[in-house]
Order: sequence, then C-alpha cells, then structure tokens
Amino acid sequence: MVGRMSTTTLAALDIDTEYTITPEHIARFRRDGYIKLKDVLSAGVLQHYGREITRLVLLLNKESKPLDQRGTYSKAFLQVMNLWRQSDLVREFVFGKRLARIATELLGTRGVRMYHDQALYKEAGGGYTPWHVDQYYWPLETEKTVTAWIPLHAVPLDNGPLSFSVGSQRIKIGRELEISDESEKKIQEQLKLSNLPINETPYDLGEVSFHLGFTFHRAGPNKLDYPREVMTIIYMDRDMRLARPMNRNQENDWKGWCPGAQIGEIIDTPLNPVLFSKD
Ligand SMILES: O=C(O)CCC(=O)C(=O)O
Repeated sequence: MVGRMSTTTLAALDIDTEYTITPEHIARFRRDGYIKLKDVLSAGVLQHYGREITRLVLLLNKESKPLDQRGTYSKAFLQVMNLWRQSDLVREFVFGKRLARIATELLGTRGVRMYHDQALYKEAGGGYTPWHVDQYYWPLETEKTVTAWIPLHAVPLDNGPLSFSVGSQRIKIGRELEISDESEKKIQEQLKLSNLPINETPYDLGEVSFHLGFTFHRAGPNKLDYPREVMTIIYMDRDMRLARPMNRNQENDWKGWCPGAQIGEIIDTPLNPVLFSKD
C-alpha cells in the first residue's frame, strides 16, 4: 500500500519524462514562432513547485510602490530572476528534463542550456505587458533561443495570458525597442500593417507555451482580483556563443546571466548549465 502511494506521488510530480513532440509540432513552432502545448505539467507539479516559487517572489521582489504610482514596465509584473539559485526545490524544477527536451526538439539543437529563469507575477489589477521581442535584451549570436512560459494555474483572458503575433519572428521591425509604451505603440502599428493574426487565448491548467526570442508577444492587463502567477525558463542552444553587446541592456545581461563568458565563445559558465543533451 505504501509502495503504491509513493508511486502515485512520484507520478504526480513528474518533471522528467518525455512529452511527445511530433514533426507537426515542430513544423508549427517554426512556422508560427511559438506553440502552446496542453497537459505538459500536472496539477500536482504546479502546486508543489509553485508554492515555493510564490514564496520566493513575495520574499525577493523589490517592488514597494502601489500600482498606481508605477510606470508601465513595473505595473506589468513582479519580476524575480534566477530563482534556481535561491532554492533547491526550484532548482529541481528548472532542471527538469521534460521541458528542456521539448525546447531541444523545437529548436532542433543537440541540447539546451540555461540562459536564466524568471518568475513573472502580474498582480491583481496589474497592467498590460507591452509588445516586444526578448532577444533585444540578449547578447547571443543566433536565434536558437526559446522561452517556456509556465502558468502555475489556469489563465483566463481577464488574467493576462501571453499572446503572440503569429509568424512575427520573420519580421525585422521593432527589434531595437525595449519594453515600454513606445514599443507597444510602434510595434502595434507595424504589426497591423503586416496583417499577421494574433493568438490571444486562455491557458488551461498544465498548458505551457514556448516562443522564440524574436517572436513578438504581449499580455493584457490582469482584471481579476488574484495574481497571474507564471514561471519562465529561457533556454538557448547548448552551443550558443556570446555576441558583442548591441545596447546597454545586453551589457547588463552579459554581466548578470553569463558573467565570465567571452565574446565569440560558447557560453559555458556555472550560471549556464546544460539542461538537456542528446549525447
Ligand atoms: O508574462 C508576461 O506578461 C510577459 C512574458 C514575456 O514577455 C516573456 O516571457 O518573454
């Protein structure tokens, strides 16, 4: 009886087994620049690790102003980064093979490394997240990067789910804009001209999305009276090399997320462990 119970518990906390990625998933991800996958993580996993992630977000976030006294960026979410370095339990979650294998399959690489993780909690009444591309911030040589956006609960439309401009990873506009009212306005205008569809849909419990570093995305405000709790893991090709920074944010990212890496060399620092490898 005890044996059976512990097997059930272990199954409920599965973060390592393979999630089947089909050629159709890969083709869709590469065409659209993102994919939303259902039933990736169980309710048990999300509750078990989510409790610890929430504890750390409340403990470590540095926001002290009320929402109505903040700018657009800090109204959008409480942001706490590299939680894997703060807690063995979060490290276990972030080092899980299930998500890292999906990232590897979607990118078509030999494996993936950690760029960094971050929790993004949109508070009750929190503002929208402006249109942007992530790779504006990253001093990386290629486009082989993917973010797993992992809601810790179901996210209805009024809770601020992530939305995507479908196929926008191919459009070379707005890549020089940091997250701001300006990026929201200018990118919105450009995307309208491009006539690309927008995917803004709720997330079911256990659903996870994966988006490329150059796919345009945003999130609506949280109109509900409870926070939108999301963990993210940013994966990069395990053979990714450091590029010469092109802006102040990329300089800061180099210092923060891959200190000691050398321009033109593979980013193989203690902060960038390989999370999944095919060999
Ligand atoms: O969670 C959000 O509101 C924005 C998330 C985002 O931009 C990202 O994960 O790249």
